[in-house]
Amino acid sequence: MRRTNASTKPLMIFPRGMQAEPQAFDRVLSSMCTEPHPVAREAAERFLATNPGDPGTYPTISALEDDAIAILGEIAGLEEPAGYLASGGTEANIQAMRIARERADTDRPNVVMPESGHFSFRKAADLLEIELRIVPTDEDHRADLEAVRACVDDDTAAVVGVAGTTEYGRVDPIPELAEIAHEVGATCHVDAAWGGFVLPFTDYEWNFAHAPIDTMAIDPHKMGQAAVPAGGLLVRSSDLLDELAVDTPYLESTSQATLTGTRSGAGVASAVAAMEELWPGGYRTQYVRSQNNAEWLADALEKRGYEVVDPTLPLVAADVPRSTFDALRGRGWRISRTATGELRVVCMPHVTRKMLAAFVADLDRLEVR
Ligand code: 0PR
Repeated sequence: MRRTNASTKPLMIFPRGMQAEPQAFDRVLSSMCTEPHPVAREAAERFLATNPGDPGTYPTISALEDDAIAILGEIAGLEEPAGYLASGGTEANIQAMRIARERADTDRPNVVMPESGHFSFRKAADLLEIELRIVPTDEDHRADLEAVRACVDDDTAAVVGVAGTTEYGRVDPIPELAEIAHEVGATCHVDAAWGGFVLPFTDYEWNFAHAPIDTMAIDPHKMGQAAVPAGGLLVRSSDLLDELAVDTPYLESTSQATLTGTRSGAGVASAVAAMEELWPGGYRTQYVRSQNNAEWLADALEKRGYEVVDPTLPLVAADVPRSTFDALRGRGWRISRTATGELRVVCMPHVTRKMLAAFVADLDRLEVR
């Protein structure tokens, strides 16, 4: 029995050698994070006690952050890289909406976003007192351009496009969304938090080189194989970042654009290490492997009679009954569901063909009963 009396032996709550998850990643099919690349893990440990929020005191990690933005800029087709490493896609999205609000010439700003947008924009709208206008997606789960066009007006501060949606891995028509945004003087923000490290190897037009977009979320701690927390906010020009800057009177640096104050140098260092190691060849190989896995799984599910949403990026959604879903979870599979109830499998780097084969074998066992 556990002892709860504080006067007796203290309760051990963090045994040495305890693993974050008992089964590591071998049954995780729901996560958009993955096992950090070994070089990223090592870099994170080395920079654990640094704070890029205070560049005067920690100049090395601050310089590494510049390197991170330079590589992220290259990945995202940004000519003069500007931005910073955020805690994740949520922070990057909130900050992009803040930039848009600051630039908008209105007291009643609104943001127009397809229904496939991540829930972090709801947080942004709440915090920033922006009206969030959610428009439908088309039959392919992409932003419906006519609906977006009908929704923008002179109070629109930003139009959001998603490049790699959370539920179906879809890429919105970004150049068209940017055009609509600029017609009403709004910024165009692209949420490539998940898709940013696979899209460079596809034909999609998603980045700064393809369209006159203004801001982007692109997270090294998702497909970039960096350690958490490492999100990315990129802006077309540094004056956009100035919208976020506040004075920092008692630091050596004079202003700060980040939402958080003290930040993890571990995330920044691991992002640089992963990107230097993997961009572009390693990420390309990973994309091909993940995409093949997604197509293999989609095929396997289709053959078993399930309705599958075509995986245009390495993410598979399929209409699997609730009872089957629950039984698979009961067997230890970490899977999740879309808002409309489809099984969702994200083919992250830790997801191997062997894992997927074991998953399908479990599915077959369940079907026999
Ligand atoms: N934008 C998109 C397109 C996303 O998919 C996500 C996260 C975010 C922004 C927000 O990013 P952060 O969570 O880094 O702030 N999408 C996943 C989700 O919310 C995140 C996730 C990650 C889920 C790991 C599960 C998990 O184990 O569903």
